[in-house]
Amino acid sequence: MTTTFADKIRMQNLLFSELSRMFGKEVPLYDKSLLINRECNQTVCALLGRRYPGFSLSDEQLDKASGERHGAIRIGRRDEYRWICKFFDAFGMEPHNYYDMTNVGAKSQPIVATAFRSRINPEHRVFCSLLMTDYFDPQTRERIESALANRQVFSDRAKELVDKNAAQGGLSEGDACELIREGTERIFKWTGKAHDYQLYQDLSKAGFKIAADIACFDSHHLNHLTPNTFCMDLYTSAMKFCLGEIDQAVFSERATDALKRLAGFADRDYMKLHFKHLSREDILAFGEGTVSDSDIADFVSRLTARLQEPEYVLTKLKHSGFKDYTEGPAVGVPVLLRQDAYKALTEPVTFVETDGSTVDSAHTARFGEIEQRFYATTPAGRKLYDECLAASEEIKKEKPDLVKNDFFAYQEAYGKCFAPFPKTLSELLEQKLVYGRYSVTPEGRAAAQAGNVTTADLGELVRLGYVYAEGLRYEDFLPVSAAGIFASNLGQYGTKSTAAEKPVYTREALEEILGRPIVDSNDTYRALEAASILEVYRELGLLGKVSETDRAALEEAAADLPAAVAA
Ligand code: OOG
Ligand code: NI
Repeated sequence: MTTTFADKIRMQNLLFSELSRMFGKEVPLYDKSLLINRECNQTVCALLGRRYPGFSLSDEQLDKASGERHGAIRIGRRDEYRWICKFFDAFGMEPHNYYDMTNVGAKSQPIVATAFRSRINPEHRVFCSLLMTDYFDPQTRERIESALANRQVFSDRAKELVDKNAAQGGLSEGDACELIREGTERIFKWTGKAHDYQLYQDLSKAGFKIAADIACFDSHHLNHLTPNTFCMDLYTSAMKFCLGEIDQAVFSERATDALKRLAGFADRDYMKLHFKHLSREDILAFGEGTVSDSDIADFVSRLTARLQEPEYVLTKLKHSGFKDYTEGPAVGVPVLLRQDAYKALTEPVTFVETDGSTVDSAHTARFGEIEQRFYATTPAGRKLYDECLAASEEIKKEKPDLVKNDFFAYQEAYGKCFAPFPKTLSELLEQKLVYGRYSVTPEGRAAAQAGNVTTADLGELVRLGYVYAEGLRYEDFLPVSAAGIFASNLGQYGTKSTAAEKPVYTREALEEILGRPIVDSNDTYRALEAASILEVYRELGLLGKVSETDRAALEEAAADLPAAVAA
């Protein structure tokens, strides 16, 4: 039989563009934020075109580069959690990493989670929380479980399609499109309807708004869908300006600062990281230009004029303001993620009770995040990051108002906490703080043929121009950021278990619920790096020069990549 399965990655891209359309209809501010991000990204591209003559992005390329998303859903029942796992499998997305949010100190929440994404070159990811009902006292647990017992988030047809994918290993284009519609019209849709107002109020009052957000609704409504930006600080100042939180003079000052910094640190590695469609050859072919102060003034005034057009005046839309702090590393430290958000909106909800009576109320959970993705850290890089982050918590504690009173002073103080971090990809790789992917250059190939490659030292091979090093982009979540996001958007800092004894949650237990193992993304980053190094050695004829132990270690790391995905 010839298989006519639709390509899972193409269907995944379609799923996320349809989810984005759905979310835009549900939340007008989300759609506006996408347009503002587009304006900012166009400004960034104009600046980069000046810095690197020859670089430009067509509207089509800009839209493609702007299509990446991450989102989050919160789930109530174990069987629902397994259905979601099977749903994402139909789009080539596997569970990555285990997040025990019951165990993150003061910001703990009654959930454990994993995130679904493709293993290799992922564009989209979804953080999926599962409410742990045994975190609660028996009475509350019983009330939550019975509120959840009868809902049917997946229609029979959706279950049929998901089972078909599991049985066949894929879906036809028609089936996949139908499953996408099940997603946007039911599974992930916000309906504005809820049930059990008494339970909602009791859980909220007891500090368990997250449980209310899960138990009293009938779908796994997306609570945010986050696009990428090319320049976090430009976007956040643009949003604050459009929302009426800062005036034009302040916007102008911040946008100028953001673009000046960008012009400084946007080296050719930044270009590779942010514009995946560009090859090394494309990037090398760009000229070397300069961005003057008057260029920047010009970019800022043009952007300001655009943002003052009526469609970007957001002061009339109901909103709850923008977060004060950007999460993640300081500007110019290209590791992990930088994230920020407009705060969760207060939206009308109608509670429909079993006797048919209704209560009109409001719910605050859905927010508008933005992110910029940088390089994936090794365990050593992550440790250094955690240390820098801990130091930065101190300034927030000592001077909580600094960010509001003197943004630039705050930014400088925050930057100092991250001073130990190198700022360039070559230093980050050299110090083994981030993962890389290596490939032989035409010069390297020629040198190998001429018998001129004598060293197996990777750093040296890169310096000689024989090997090209690229940083691997971080494609996962950060528990500390996620905890901060829960805390800021649910309007409550954290929770404590009300069970007689707080249960212990394990990755194995979640794997059992999922019915499959959870991928450890560090294994994948490590494997991609190791496989690329082995290939470089092989191509340059250097395998004989590598010690037995080094080679065995590389082979062992590379083996974490299943053959099917390594190809
Ligand atoms: C989970 C939020 C986690 C992030 O970016 O860390 C997340 C949630 O709010 O349900 O999206
Ligand atoms: Ni998020």
